[in-house]
Amino acid sequence: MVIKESILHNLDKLYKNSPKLTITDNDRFVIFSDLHMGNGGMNDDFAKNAQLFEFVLNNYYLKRNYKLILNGDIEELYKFSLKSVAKRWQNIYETFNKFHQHTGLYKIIGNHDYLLGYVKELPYKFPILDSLALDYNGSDIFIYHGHQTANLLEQYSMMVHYSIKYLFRTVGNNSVPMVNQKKFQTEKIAYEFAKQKNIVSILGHTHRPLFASLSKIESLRFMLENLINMYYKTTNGIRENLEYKIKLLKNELEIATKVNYGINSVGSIYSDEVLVPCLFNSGAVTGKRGITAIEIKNGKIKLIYWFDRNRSQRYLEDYRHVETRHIPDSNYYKAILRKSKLDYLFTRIKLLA
Ligand SMILES: [Mn+2]
Repeated sequence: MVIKESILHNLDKLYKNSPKLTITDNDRFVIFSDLHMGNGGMNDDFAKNAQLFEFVLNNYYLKRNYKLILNGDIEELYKFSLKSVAKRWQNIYETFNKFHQHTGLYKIIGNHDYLLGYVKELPYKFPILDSLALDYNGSDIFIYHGHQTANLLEQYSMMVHYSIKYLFRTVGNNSVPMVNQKKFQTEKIAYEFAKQKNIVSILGHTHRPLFASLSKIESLRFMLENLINMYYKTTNGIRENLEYKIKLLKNELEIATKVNYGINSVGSIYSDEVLVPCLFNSGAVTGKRGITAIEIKNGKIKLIYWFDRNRSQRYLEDYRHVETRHIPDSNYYKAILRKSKLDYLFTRIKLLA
């Protein structure tokens, strides 16, 4: 309990010291986290999505005047030197620079790039932030990586543990996934903090996307219940259409449950009866099949999935109920996994918390 109080206290300090931007419906933001950029070799988790990532930044977000928020673990400095990362991914840094010069770039620190705070000369001009707050009509969106949900001793041992593993080459091609219990801990404390403060928090760190405090499986269950409820209440021709949607959703839920069996067995992070939709997570850029991100635009927040049709067909074949957009002259697609109005979210948070 004492530890929990001290973590909440540290989060409060982080929140209060956050640089704050006042945003309007005219502002556009995209949030990516957990790139884990390496030296381009076998152990570089960023490499497989690098092309997609660069394309999406230059041909989609920059063109549409989005500001870019990089929410931690951008460079993988447990495994690689900053010099080798900067050398291999010069094109990515050039892209970051374009956002810095033309729209806006906010680079936030994580645990895997924590060493940036100790580097005398960075290979780029933009500052490194501990966190960021966006003020939307008097309500705050607090953006931080998420490793601050562990106490300092844990954060330290996380680093040492990882370095030793790498030193002895016991780390495979993919970065060590956080064990489910740890993800769970992170989400739980971040949820509690956001709820206490009546704010929205956006994290990275766990590589598990969250929208309005719900994981994929939880969201699917929720949507399925709603559709069944709608089906029950209608009698006319819509029923057939609803039945089709229910079938697709049920199929998606079954697949997701199989894939995420581990984390599912941990249970829900919310001991509360009432779920407060205050916690979001952008997921990761290092996804096996694609990249997840969070967009804020026109007073709405969305969970996005970017993918290459040559590597991932799911959203084109099985999950046709999900809205997808093809990006012209490319093999790339954007799927909108979840969306909500910010005003509606804050109303729910204030009423429920
Ligand atoms: Mn992290």
